[in-house]
Amino acid sequence: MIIRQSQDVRPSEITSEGVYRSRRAFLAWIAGTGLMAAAPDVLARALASAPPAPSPLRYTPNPRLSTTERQNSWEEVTTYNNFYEFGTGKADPADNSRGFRTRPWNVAIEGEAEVTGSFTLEDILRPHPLEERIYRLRCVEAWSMVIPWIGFPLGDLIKRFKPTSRARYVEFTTLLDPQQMPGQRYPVLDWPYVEGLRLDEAMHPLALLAVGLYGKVLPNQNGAPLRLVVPWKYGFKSIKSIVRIRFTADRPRTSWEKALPREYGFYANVNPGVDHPRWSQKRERRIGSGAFWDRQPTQMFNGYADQVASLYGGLDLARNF
Ligand SMILES: Nc1nc2c(c(=O)[nH]1)N[C@H]1C(S)=C(S)[C@@H](COP(=O)(O)O)O[C@H]1N2
Ligand SMILES: [Mo]
Repeated sequence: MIIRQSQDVRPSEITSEGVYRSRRAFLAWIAGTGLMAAAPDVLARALASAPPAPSPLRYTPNPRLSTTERQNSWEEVTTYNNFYEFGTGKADPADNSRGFRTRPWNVAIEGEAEVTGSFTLEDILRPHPLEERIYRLRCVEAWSMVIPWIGFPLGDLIKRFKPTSRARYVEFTTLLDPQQMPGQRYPVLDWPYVEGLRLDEAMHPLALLAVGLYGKVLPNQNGAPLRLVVPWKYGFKSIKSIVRIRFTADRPRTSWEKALPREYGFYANVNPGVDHPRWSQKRERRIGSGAFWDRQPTQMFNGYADQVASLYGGLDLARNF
């Protein structure tokens, strides 16, 4: 570690370039408003706590669909991530996604639907009131977190595009951009990342499209600007940074299924009774609580069995894992 005198350090090195520029824009705006004279101490406080605060969102809490378990901290939720496009280490996504551009952003709606085409993110989001849902997220790697997501039901979005009677599945695709996503320069997965749900799973009221967490716009490492959260399934189904939604008659081939079909099935329902071929799924580690070796029992469908078990009547979940 090199320690330098503070005068050697340019402001653009201390804060990130974007933050530096937005602070300058903020100062210019303040100068133009006359706020400076009006409320000097308010201004001083605003500047002291200046960015990198992400933008707050407007939303209503949904206690009915929220767990009351202790929430993971902002720090835990935003520094311990899986987002292989930005590296395979848990700290990589936070480190490598800082400059990721999420505007402008378009989402293509394709396939078996009456309404298809390319939509701006604003078009996608406009009709949907946001709500907060505190969900458990159970990673296939046997750890879990509790996260206050901000989003809206995936089913409400799907209805707008009127899937045809041939549509039985929905496929989701992440942005492909190796320039911005350094992980895509390595053949870890068959990029871009693809996930899918049966249409009835996608229409289930628990399936959420998230645009934020902890009341703020989604940090890049958590899948900005738009990601899926399917709380009864292993985390890898909750695809990040979505650019395409396609309605299909046939079951989509997902990235993880293509890579390791014996280990990661299409359904990926959280199931303590079906072990991963290389480790047990009976217990899980809640990130940030207790000692490293502390484990708690994993619940069937991640605790959402009452709501979702009926989707799988007659399906052998040991075979359809
Ligand atoms: N595009 C994309 N989406 C992804 C992943 C990924 O590597 N790429 N990782 C998945 C996995 S394995 C998990 S556990 C969750 C983690 O979400 P979080 O980092 O917001 O907690 O994102 C999922 N979505
Ligand atoms: Mo995961």
